Amino acid sequence: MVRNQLRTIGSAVAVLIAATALAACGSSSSTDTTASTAAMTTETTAATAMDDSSASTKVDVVLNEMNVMAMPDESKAGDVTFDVKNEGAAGHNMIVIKTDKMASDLGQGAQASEAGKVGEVAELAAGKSKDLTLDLAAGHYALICNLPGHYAAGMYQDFNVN
Ligand SMILES: [Cu+2]
Repeated sequence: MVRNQLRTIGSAVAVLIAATALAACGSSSSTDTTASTAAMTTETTAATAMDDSSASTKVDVVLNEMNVMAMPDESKAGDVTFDVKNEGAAGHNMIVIKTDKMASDLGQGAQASEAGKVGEVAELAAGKSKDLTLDLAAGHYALICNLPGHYAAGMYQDFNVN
């Protein structure tokens, strides 16, 4: 009698162990599914945010001797935030000009023409940075440093707004 009960208990334990192993497999694979679903949801949310035309587009602009480098060099129309950083050893500024001319074709002489200027970051000391947010219409723009001699030395960059 006691022996039969023990055998029954033994079988029940074996069934429990098997069931636990199955449950572990089941819960492990369902966790994976949940994680990948969450990752996909996050990506979808990010893509939706980028498509939101009211969101500001961020553009990194590096100034140095003697370059203006915008990354990326284009954006969608609307609010564009230029995160301008002077990585050079001298002071530099950044003038945003709406123009059909190429950035390299804004005039000779010590300084370029600023006709069509829509915004600027005043002279930044070496190592300093500043944000400039502008509501830009579609078109072609030039980003230049117009401190005397700097434009002629190559401090200009074409920028397109689509
Ligand atoms: Cu400069």
